[in-house]
This record gives sequence, structure tokens and C-alpha cells, in this order.
Amino acid sequence: MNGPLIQARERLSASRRVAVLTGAGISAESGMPTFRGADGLWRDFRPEQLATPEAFSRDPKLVWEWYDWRRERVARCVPNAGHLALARLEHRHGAVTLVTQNVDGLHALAGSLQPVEMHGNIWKARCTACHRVAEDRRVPIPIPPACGICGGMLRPHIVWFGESLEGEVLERAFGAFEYCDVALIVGTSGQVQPAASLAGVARQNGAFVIEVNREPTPHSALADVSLMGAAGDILPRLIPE
Ligand code: BJW
Ligand code: ZN
Repeated sequence: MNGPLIQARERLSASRRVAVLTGAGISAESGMPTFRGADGLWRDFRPEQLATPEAFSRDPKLVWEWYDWRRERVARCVPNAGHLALARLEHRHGAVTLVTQNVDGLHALAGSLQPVEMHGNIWKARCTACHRVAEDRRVPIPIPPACGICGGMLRPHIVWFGESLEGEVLERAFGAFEYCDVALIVGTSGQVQPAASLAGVARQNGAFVIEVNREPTPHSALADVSLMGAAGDILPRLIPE
């Protein structure tokens, strides 16, 4: 086992409070494409075509078709060894806050207790008229879907570009990174705010920052240890059974 991995493991074992941030990379080995990069979801679409409130107003059918396609894919995915290792850390350590940018729900399926879902959840829909949020697991979903209460059009309960994140979610995420002594950043390109600021907040407050990614990112410069490789390979070695 190499030096940086041993060092990261020791820091994690000795930590009092851990904050974890995950991104699309942790679900890649479960079969969910990431957003950016050669095989990313946005290879053929620009974000502003699909992941903005303006895109939804312009063409709700197109946006729902994209989400329906992703829901169908997520429904066939199961958590991988990376998700399971993080759930193990949470149960064993007792003072871990898991924050995810992912909307796929795979952390909860792996056994994580209360993941902070910064960008929402693909299995929830929100009424554009009465604003009610409800779980909706229909695959395929009728397009566009209608609210069971008021008949208004539903939208995915997901945070799009230019939309604010929920206040409580921001408080939980920033609180966790401000007060942790070890921050673990997994499978995110660090390009989307405000999630991209969390590692810096932890670092400024004296935390030891560990990054796990297949390639260098803007986080690598501030990380104390960068572990390069697949999350499904590295996390089980960082958090052994
Ligand atoms: C592996 C691996 C393996 C692969 N193992 N690793 C400040 C400055 C500039 C702009 C802004 C700012 N504050 C806000 C903004 C605007 C905007 C923003 O950040 N823009 C930037 C792109 C410039 N942010 C917002 O609009 C946010 N709202 C907000 O802040 O409101 C207030 C405000 C608004 C406007 C101005 C100012 C303030 C909302 C952001 C919502 C993001 N939503 C999305 C899409 C919808 C969700 C969905 O449908 O799923 O969420 S964007 C998309 O990116 C998605 C993701 O959660 C998010 C992050 O992506 P992630 O997870 O990092 O994935 P990738 O693909 O980028 O990277 C994958 C990584 O994994 C790579 O590094 C690989 O190497 C790695 N990898 N396989 C380990 N096996
Ligand atoms: Zn409604």
C-alpha cells in the first residue's frame, strides 16, 4: 500500500468530525455517466439547453425526456464499492456528514443515513403551480407529468443553474465542512458552485483534505493528499471492512 493512502487512512481513523463531498464520479462505476468529460452526459447537450429554468420554460418536454432517460438508467443501477465504503465509514465513525451533489439516491441505497443532497433528488417532482414536492418513481413518466393535487405541471425537484440551493441544505453542508477536521472530496470536477467552495472552507479552518479522483481537479492544489484512481477501488482501501 502506498504512503499517501496510509497517511490518509491514519488521518481518517484519528479524526473527530469528517465531512464528505461526492460528485458524479462516485456513481460512474455503478453505470451512471458523469456530466463533463469524454463520456459525460453533456457531450451532446449544452447545460443551458437542459439544466436551467429557462430551458424548462422553453421546452418542458425535452427536459423531461432527458430526465426520464436518466431515471430509467438510475433505476437499473446499484451502489458500488465506493458508496458502500462511505456508508461503512458513517456507521463506524459516528460523526460523518455525507454531502452529495448527486441526485441519483445511490448513497441512501448503500445505507448512508441522511445524505445532504445539495442538488435535489431525481425521484422527486415539484409542482410548478402549488409547489408541492412528492416522491414520483414512475418509469417511464408521462410527459409532461401533472400534479395529483392541482393538475399543474410537475418539474424535477432538482437545482438547476441559476437557481438557489435550499437554505437548510446550505447550512448543513457548509456547517459540516467548517467544523470537520478531515474533509474527503470524491469524484467531483470542482467546477460547480457553491459545492466547489466546500473543500476550501474546510482547509481554511485547518482540516486535512483528502481527494479521490481519476484525474487532477482544482481541488488537487489544496488537498493534503490526492489519491488518483477509481473511487470504487480506492475508497474500500481507505475504509477497509
Ligand atoms: C471519478 C470516476 C471514478 C469519474 N472515481 N472519480 C460563483 C462563481 C461563478 C458562477 C457561480 C458562482 N456561484 C454560482 C454560480 C453559477 C453556477 C455555477 O457554479 N456555474 C459554474 C459552472 C461556473 N451555480 C449555480 O447556478 C448554483 N446555484 C447557485 O449558486 O445559486 C445562487 C447563484 C446563482 C447564480 C449566480 C450566483 C449565485 C446551482 C448549481 C446547480 C447544479 N446543477 C447540476 C445539474 C442539475 C442536476 C442534475 O440534473 O443531475 O448538478 S450541474 C451538474 O454539475 C450537476 C452536478 O451535481 C454538478 C457537479 O458535477 P460533478 O459532480 O462535479 O460531475 P462532473 O462530471 O463535472 O465531474 C466528475 C468527476 O468525477 C471528474 O472529476 C472525473 O475525473 C471524476 N471521476 N469517474 C473517481 N470512477
Ligand atoms: Zn400542484
